[in-house]
Amino acid sequence: MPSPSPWRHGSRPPGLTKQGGGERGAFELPCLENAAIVYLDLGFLGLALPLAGTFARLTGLFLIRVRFQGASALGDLVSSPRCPSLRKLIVYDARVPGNFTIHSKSLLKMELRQLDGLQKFIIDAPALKELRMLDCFSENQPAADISAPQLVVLEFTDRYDPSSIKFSSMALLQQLATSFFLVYGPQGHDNNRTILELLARFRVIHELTFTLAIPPGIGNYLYLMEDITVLPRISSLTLIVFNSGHTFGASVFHVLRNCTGLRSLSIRFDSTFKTVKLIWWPEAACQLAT
Ligand SMILES: *[C@@H]1O[C@H](CO)[C@@H](O)[C@H](O)[C@H]1NC(C)=O
Ligand SMILES: CC(=O)N[C@H]1CO[C@H](CO)[C@@H](O)[C@@H]1O
Ligand SMILES: CC(=O)N[C@H]1CO[C@H](CO)[C@@H](O)[C@@H]1O
Repeated sequence: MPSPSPWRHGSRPPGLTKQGGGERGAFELPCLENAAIVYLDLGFLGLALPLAGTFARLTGLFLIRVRFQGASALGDLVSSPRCPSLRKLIVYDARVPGNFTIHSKSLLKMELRQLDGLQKFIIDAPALKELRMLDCFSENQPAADISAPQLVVLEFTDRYDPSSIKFSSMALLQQLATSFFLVYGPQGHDNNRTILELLARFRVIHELTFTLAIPPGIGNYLYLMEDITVLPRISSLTLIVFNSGHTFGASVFHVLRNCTGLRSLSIRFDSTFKTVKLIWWPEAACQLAT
């Protein structure tokens, strides 16, 4: 999808690319049989994973700014045979080329943000409660096969195409956050459609985080809000509005009119498009009201 450029600014310092720097070598992770938590921020250095051994007690694995040779080695490592106790897995800002396949009976929470090279994400996690996938398919068409029947929280900001993104039933889902909905856009831009298709999967959920983006130059763009005719039945809404000076009242009221039964509302305005990705980071997600 040709994304509107203001939304593709990353937070990576200039000069540091995930692809480059191969000559800088790799950090070799030893097999840590007794470690409970491993946190690695490698500044885009490579990470070589141990080929054998079990991380028997590992409950939390945090991998930030790392480069892997292939996603399959990471998938093998974090799956139940080698990480039988893993409950929380976080991978931010990493190069993970190929297909990332996880089979985990223990995982409860997983966050993937800003990955490069990922082709397909396949997860079979019967206990998973929380899944956040943000900008995980920067190079390839998003493809995923997600089986997580106990999922309660889903945040998904990549392009949702039901023919390539397969979710198992998520009957217990309570909280959903999607990518931004473009209030004004060029004819034929399908961003709004993919978001509406994701929302349409859910008839009733407790809490929705919905983002409206009003681009800086609306020129000949069409007003796209009319495409929203129905939202899931929700009791709590967090509405984030990215705007740089245009009127927004009609678009906000359009959303609110479609939320009958709201018990709690939180609205946040932001005029800085460059930080649009950062707002998803929990520490920055301050809310004005409830
Ligand atoms: C990933 O899986 C797809 C099929 O789902 C396959 O076409 C592709 O070759 C795989 N990529 C790798 C690197 O194994
Ligand atoms: C301008 C544009 O792309 N509009 C699309 C937004 O999504 C709706 C709902 O699927 C489509 O019907 C529109 O064509
Ligand atoms: C289900 C529902 O209330 N849909 C409404 C959403 O908002 C538009 C615009 O105000 C209405 O036309 C729909 O009826």
